[in-house]
Amino acid sequence: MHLLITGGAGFIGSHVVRRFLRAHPGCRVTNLDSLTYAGNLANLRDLEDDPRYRFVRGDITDAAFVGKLFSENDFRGVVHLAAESHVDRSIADPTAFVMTNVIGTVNLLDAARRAWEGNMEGRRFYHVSTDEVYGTLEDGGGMFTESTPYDPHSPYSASKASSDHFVRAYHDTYGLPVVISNCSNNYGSHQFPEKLIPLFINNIRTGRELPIYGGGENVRDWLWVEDHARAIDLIYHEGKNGETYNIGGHNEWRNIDLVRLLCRIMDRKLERAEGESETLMRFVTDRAGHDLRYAIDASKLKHELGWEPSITFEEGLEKTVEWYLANGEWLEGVTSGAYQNYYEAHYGGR
Ligand code: NAD
Ligand code: TDX
Repeated sequence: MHLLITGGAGFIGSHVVRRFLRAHPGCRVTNLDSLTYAGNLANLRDLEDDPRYRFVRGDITDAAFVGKLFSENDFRGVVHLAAESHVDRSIADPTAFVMTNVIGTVNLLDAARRAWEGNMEGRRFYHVSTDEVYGTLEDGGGMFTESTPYDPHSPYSASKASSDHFVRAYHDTYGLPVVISNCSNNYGSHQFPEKLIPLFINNIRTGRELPIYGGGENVRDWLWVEDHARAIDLIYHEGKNGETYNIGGHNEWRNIDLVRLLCRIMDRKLERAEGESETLMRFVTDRAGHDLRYAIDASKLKHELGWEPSITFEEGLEKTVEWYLANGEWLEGVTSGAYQNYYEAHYGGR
């Protein structure tokens, strides 16, 4: 089974590449990634010598390049994660999100359609999406199901919603065998320190302020990234074509409560006085269009495919903190920009 995984040098993608190679000895993976600021080949250092793994640097917005890659390889399936993924960046520069998330996705869909035309049996195009396409929920009111109408608010979620619609359109129009999953907020190792949890771990570690948007009342539903990768593997193999699956941990936290828990764990791990890290908390201007609450109803995935999260948030957050503290070199490489030399140093001339 030769799979194309896009965005494999990113946070979730690196866990997905590792999951497929470890869980399926007969699987080969081509990881296609353009290595934006969010792509870091050091995330996959442990797989570099695996003959079943290959890295290709390329941009999914380049239709000719994507078409050529499909004509040169007989991919059984695609797991598509490459995206611009940070909401704050989408507010600053929406166009980059349209280019990668919408145009890039359509380029991949079209290349798969052309390559697989007349021979769709056993193929699958898996699109990895987000709960943010459903919009926002009232405090304490309801959860997102697979039939919740789309209502995106940020340029990021609007671009992901658009890409989801194109994936369904390729299924309905051309019979492309597609599957989509919409997942809640992920946390874990190898996440770029612009997202809440790794940013705050790094800031506490280095004694910098913790900027909490608005009053910290916003609620997110957190899932450990390795549970997400396991769900993607399961849905890739056992999900039904044309279907959508919500993935989430039934694990809602107000930002302010999460930050306080994180501060307590960090104080303990760094052997600081209890309450020391909380003194770094600062309430700052709210994010524009900040969605109040996300909560995923993942009962379809549980009842149809038997998936459930494997660890509690307290356990997962503790493991996550331990990973970042044990991998200060990774954090320093990312924050200094040194990680961007990794490609030349390891792949230059190959
Ligand atoms: P990330 O930003 O860490 O990684 C994205 C990867 O895509 C990077 O390696 C980057 O180099 C690559 N990439 C970006 N533009 C590209 C292009 N034009 N061509 C080729 N490669 C490109 O993102 P992530 O947090 O790992 O998210 C992965 C996917 O999961 C995204 O589609 C995102 O929407 C979705 N998702 C993320 C979360 C979350 O909490 N992080 C939750 C649900 C869904
Ligand atoms: O400095 C911060 N201060 C703060 O209060 C940051 C970076 C975030 N926040 C808040 C905003 C959100 O309410 O914390 C919450 C989480 O923020 P992010 O980590 O930026 O995640 P979010 O905006 O919820 O989106 C994430 O989950 C869904 C991912 O970035 C998306 O890729 C995914 O689709």
